Amino acid sequence: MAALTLVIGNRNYSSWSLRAWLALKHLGLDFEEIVIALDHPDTHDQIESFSPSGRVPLLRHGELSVWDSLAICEYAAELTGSGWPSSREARAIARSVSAEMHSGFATLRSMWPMNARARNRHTVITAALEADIERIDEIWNDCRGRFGTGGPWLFGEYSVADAMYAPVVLRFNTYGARISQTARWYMAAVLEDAPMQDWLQSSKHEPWTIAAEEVG
Ligand SMILES: N[C@@H](CCC(=O)N[C@@H](CS)C(=O)NCC(=O)O)C(=O)O
Repeated sequence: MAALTLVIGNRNYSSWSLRAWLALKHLGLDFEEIVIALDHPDTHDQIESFSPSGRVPLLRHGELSVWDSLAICEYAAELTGSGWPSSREARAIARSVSAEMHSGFATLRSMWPMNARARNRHTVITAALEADIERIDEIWNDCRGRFGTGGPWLFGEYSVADAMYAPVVLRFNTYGARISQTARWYMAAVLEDAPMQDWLQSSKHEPWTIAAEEVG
C-alpha cells in the first residue's frame, strides 16, 4: 500500500485533526504526520501547499489527497474494512451522530474551543450552550444504551463516531460540563484510551499558544 501522510494542526487546539488522527490510529493504519502550527503568519500558505480547502486535516495516500475529517475517517474505514458498526441499524445511527457532530454544535464549538491541556476553565453557560451539552449527553446515552453492550465505546467496539466525539470529551473535561453518569463513564473511557493519552502528552510539549482559544 502507498504511504499515508496525515497533515494536522496543533494538537492542543485542532479538534478536527484529532478526529482524523484517532480514527487512523484505532483502525491500525501506519502513517507519517506533518504538524502545521495554526495562527502563525505562514499558516495559511503552509496549509494551502497541501490542502485545496485551506484547512487541516488532510490525508495524502500516494498521489491522492483526502481533506475534511469525516471524509478521511470514511476513507480509512474503506481501506481497513472497519470503523463502522457491523449491524446496518447501528451503522446508520453511527453515521447520523457523526454527521450531527460534523455539521452541528456550533455554540459548543465556539464557546468552548478545544484546549487539550487546559483544566478548570469556567465560562458563562448560555441556554444555547446548555442545549448543545444536553443533546450530546442524550446521544451518548442513546448509543451506549442501545448499542454499547460489547465494549466501552458508543457502539461497543470503537467506531468513527467515537473519533468524532473525542474533542467534545476534551472540551467537557476542560470546562467542566455537568453531564449524566453514563456520559461520565463514556468520558473516562475516551480519556484513558492509549492513543488519546499519546495525543494529550504531545499537546503538553507543544510550544505554541493561541490567545483566542484560551477561554475561561
Ligand atoms: N470541516 C473541516 C473543518 C477543518 C477545520 O476547520 N480545520 C481548522 C483547524 S481545526 C483549520 O484548518 N483552520 C485553518 C487555519 O487555522 O488557518 C473538517 O472536518 O476537517
